[in-house]
Amino acid sequence: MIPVSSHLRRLLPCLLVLILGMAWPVRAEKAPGAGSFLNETPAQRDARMKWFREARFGLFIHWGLYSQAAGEWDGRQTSGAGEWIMNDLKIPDSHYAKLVPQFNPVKFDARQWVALAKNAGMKYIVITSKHHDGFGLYPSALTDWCIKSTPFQRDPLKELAAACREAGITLCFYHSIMDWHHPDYLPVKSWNDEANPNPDFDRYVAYLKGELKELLTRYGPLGILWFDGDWEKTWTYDRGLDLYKYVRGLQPQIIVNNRVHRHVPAGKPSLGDYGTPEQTIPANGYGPGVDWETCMTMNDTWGFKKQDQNWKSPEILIRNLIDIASKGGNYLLNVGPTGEGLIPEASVERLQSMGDWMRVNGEAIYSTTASPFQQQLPWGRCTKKTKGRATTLYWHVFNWPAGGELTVPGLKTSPRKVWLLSDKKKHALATKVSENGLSIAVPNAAPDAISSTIVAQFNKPLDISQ
Ligand code: JFZ
Repeated sequence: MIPVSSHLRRLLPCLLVLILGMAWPVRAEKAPGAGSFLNETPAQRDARMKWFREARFGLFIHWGLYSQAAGEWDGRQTSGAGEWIMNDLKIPDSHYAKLVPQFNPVKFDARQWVALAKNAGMKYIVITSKHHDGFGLYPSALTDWCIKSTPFQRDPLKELAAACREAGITLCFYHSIMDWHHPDYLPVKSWNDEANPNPDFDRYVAYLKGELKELLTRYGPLGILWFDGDWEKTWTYDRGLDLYKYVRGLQPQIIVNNRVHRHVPAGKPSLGDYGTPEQTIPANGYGPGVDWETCMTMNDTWGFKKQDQNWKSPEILIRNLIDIASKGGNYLLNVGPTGEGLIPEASVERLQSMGDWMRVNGEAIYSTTASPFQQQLPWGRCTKKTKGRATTLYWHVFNWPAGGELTVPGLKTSPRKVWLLSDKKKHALATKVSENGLSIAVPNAAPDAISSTIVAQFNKPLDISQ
């Protein structure tokens, strides 16, 4: 062998590493989210996001001192959300503290809450470890402003972690960056009569990180850190970036929502792993490769509010879940347990209805991706699964046709087989491709008054002209 080629042979691996080293970070930067900050490849990101994309449905729980207030203070009703009562009624910290000896949720049963979520078809739970009032729902070593100062000498997060592990549900924490109570938090709140005369925001951030370290090291591996309260001017992009890295550093596989910092300066990559539209479903989702989750209340409050009885119907909630899945997102649906530790009966009933529907139709929700149709179908929605060359479409029919025929506009591909998901025997439904699309012969009566699912299997690529 001549010396030059042996030189080349030794150089080649170095060259490869150099080229890859240049190419990988660039490709990773293009992936949505902040994965690239930890030199994550798109494949690694996909692996980390896998459970979230398959789950599609989770339970949000807003629970804290405000639940005990139940939307009322000294005979006054709050007009806003229950968990904002301290801000909205300008309750001084020293007064709000009277809730501490009252908070004794002896009826709390972690197994029951987790079973309720599981039977609804939910795959994860996000609970408030701390909301904006700064009060910790777990015994922290860093402050007395937490559950250890209440008569309730238990750790609900620990009990939930155990119940979730048993049931195979992924536990996640909502943790507020904004903290109305901490003496070093800035800007100081007008009602905080316990603020430090010389507040030091860095000291607050060190405390926040300390809390997160407790949460990330005590309660087993978590699914998501769901940040919130990132909108105040003290919470800069660099602080958000630093916090994102800190959390991923403690649990590399954890998913972090975009509320770790949303006001991204021009030219900087966005932070967090997924988008969090609140109380709304984006008209067309966010396109392929962008993960998101709509969080929503069942009435008009997150934290328990006795007066709020404005409940959404099971029909709306089930169709929301389908609508969201058809656009490639997750549904994080909220309950606000009482100060006694009970989930309101109206919420329980709705979750049970959703569970009834999911037991029949869950296959058409879990692990699906967005609809391949450009335009929304006139009678409902579509979700999709692909496996090699095979595609399965699930048509969610909200408005069942009269006259025994359903038309899928624009679809020119003949399916291998079509059947009703509720039909255990999978009797084939007759189909015909025509000018207008694919027509399917269906029974006269809708299998489900809220949404019936038709399954269609294809063994060739889809031709859709709409
Ligand atoms: C926040 C909280 O303030 C609220 O109490 C609740 O926890 C909710 C889930 O999140 O509220 C927000 C957050 C973001 C927006 C609006 C309300 N937003 O982006 O429009």
